[in-house]
Amino acid sequence: MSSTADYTPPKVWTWNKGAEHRFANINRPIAGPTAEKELPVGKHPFQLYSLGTPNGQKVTIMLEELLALGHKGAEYDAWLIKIGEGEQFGSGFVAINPNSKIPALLDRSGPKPVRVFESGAILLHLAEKFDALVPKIGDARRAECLSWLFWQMGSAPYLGGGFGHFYAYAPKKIEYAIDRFAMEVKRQLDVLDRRLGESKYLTGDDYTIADIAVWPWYGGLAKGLLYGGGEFLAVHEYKNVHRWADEIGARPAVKRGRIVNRMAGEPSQQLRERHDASDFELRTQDKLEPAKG
Ligand SMILES: N[C@@H](CCC(=O)N[C@@H](CS)C(=O)NCC(=O)O)C(=O)O
Repeated sequence: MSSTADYTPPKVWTWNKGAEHRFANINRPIAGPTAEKELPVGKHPFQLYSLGTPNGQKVTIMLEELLALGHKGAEYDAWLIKIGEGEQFGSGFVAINPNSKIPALLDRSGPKPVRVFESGAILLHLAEKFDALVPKIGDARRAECLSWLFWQMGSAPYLGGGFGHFYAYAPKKIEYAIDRFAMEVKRQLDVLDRRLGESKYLTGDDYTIADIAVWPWYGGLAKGLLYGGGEFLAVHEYKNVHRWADEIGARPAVKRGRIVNRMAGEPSQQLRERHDASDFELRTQDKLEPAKG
């Protein structure tokens, strides 16, 4: 095993503001806003402040699924929050999410705006509001659905903050960290593969918010789209996850939702802000900036 003995933790940790790594300019050990900054507000009942990462995609896929089901009340404005530039620390954003992370939702459909943060809470809020994509209270399938939803919320930090961080982003490759998180992520893929070997979707026969939460992370991972770690993790082994990932990826609402608030990839696959259904045709980055596209 390679040595990491070049670092001895001091008695008390201190913040190295001069650190030079990918997230050095945004990571900090304190909460709260750093600057006064109002958020824009559009005309629709739901105002989403987000970015097209896997956590952000969950919500835009959910909103597109609700619209596809005919819930016109699920119309939304999706505003871009550039986390690389620290926009999650603006006062307006922090007022909606005191945890300063995307996605954050303002539900303006009732008499008073309601803030919702944490992607799992947002999915459940929307599912309950429209009585869609979650089994009803009293239906035993609801417990299965919520179990997989909360499984995702608890598991993905091992994938993103653990494996992804140490495999792709850390300035040094630390064998202990990569080994620990690769082991856990492969175990998680096996958990999913076994479940999807016995049922079509995570909850059972029906597509639910559990699939919407898990797909952007583990579907993306299985298709080799996250952290360049597909070959390393031998993701081709998880055949049932592949079958499920392909099926969900082919849904029109998923194809739309996954490109909202995206700032990377093919220009035609980036709809940086979404304010109208026609934006998918008219306002993707290849249309807005054809010369650069
Ligand atoms: N548990 C949260 C995680 C959200 C999260 O980690 N968001 C990341 C982007 S994917 C973020 O905003 N990072 C900015 C930061 O850490 O400052 C959720 O599911 O909503």
